[in-house]
Amino acid sequence: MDNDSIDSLILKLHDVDAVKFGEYKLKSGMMTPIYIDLRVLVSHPALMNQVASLIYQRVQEEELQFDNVCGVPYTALPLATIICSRHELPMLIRRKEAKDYGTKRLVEGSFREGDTCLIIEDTVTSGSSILETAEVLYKGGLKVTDAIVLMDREQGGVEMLASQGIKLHPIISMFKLLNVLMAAERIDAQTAQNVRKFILDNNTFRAKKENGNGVSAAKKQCLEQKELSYGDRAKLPNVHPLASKLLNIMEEKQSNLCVSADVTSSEELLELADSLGPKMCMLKTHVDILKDYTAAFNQKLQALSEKHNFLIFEDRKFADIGNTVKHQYEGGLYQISSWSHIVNAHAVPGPGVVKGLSAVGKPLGRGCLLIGEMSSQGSLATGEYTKAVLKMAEEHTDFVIGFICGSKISERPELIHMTPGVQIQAGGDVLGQQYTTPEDVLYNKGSDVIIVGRGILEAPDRLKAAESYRNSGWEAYTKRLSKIN
Ligand code: 5BU
Repeated sequence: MDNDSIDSLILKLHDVDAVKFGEYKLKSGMMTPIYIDLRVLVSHPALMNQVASLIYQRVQEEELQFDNVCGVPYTALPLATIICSRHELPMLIRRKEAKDYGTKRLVEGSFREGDTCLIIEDTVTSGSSILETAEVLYKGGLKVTDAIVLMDREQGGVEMLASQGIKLHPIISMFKLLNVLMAAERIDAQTAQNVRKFILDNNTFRAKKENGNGVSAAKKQCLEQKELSYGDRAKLPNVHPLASKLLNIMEEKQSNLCVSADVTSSEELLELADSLGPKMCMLKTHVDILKDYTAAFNQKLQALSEKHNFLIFEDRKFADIGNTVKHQYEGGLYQISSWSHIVNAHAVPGPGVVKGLSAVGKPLGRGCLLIGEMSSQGSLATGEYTKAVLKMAEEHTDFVIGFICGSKISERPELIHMTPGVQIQAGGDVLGQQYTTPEDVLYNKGSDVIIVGRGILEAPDRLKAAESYRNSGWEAYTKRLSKIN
């Protein structure tokens, strides 16, 4: 599904007041800073057709198999009608109440026992309306495996329905909607931030799971507007498993230090990984600067990453079209995807670069960092470019786990910020590298990980230097937590 058509749809929905910002009361009585009301769609036939086309396009992309289609009454009913009429698909209507005369059927239309019915819905918060409709269909002897929703408020509906065996396919997600409206200057950053916070704090599925167990530390801190620790972030419902793993390592080893192992001999690199392993959460490589790379080397490196519990990050900076980066990531001499947990990419080529890398890395459980800013003097990755990178990352959180940046650029706690250009003494080198201190990066700039190369490699005692970076990094982070909390 192409991004432009989704973006234009979001703007049109905003034009017709189907998306409103302010203070609104939900069915549950809860106050919300954003209200989605797709009932107005029926007054805008062109928009209605566009929505119906996008829903059907999604059905095809997902290659969904079904015998009947049912729209959740009432808003999704006309949408289902358009789709079924246009594509000659058999439709079913779910009655809200059984008639007290005649057939007493709750599902109108003809079907056979065991038929699969696809559900179409306009908006999902908790997923309960879809489940209610599915239950009526089950009673009629139908199966429900998939549902398509135009707008997912990202408050736990996907997870709740998954727990009931229904896969929900959202077309527009809340975070995407906010990004598009912000980029088009329809809302300001503060409004977007308030809504994001509301959504993260009000996850209906998480709340339900926590019922009876008390409120989790993560939820409690969210509600109290406190900054989350690495360990709490690792438990967030939307966190990528690899990001969760890294955050747990950081918490366990009390280290936000990534050592940049910029050496040219495999033996020296392995020696570094073994000796500094206990001090770091991650080891960063530039595998193409090794003069003696072999496949055996990366097997040894992987063994050390397991021995000392750190992740491997190949700083490859992919920057080509999707099809090329796919080959560069998977194949060639280095077969990076087979050993590196994390890679990074420039956003310059557009989302295709993420899609290409994701095609290889996602099935392997790998993750990617997008380069939002660079530490070098005169870098062009600033301002609007950085904002566009942020947007691209937030739209691909199934593979993108964070950023390379100078300071915190995303408010989403499940994304990790990593900063290179770090030394105990601020300054620079003759080729434009600019250094700032661990304290500045972690305490003032709000980043999560310090990436240190020559600060450690050129020290007379590398182990002592690594320990000193680990200490100052951890101190700055704990100071930040106590400042905010
Ligand atoms: P240094 O020795 O700490 O300056 O090494 C920094 C490392 O981080 C080095 O491997 C760079 O390639 C890498 N780096 C960087 O310095 N700045 C950036 O913006 C990015 C990567 Br992206």
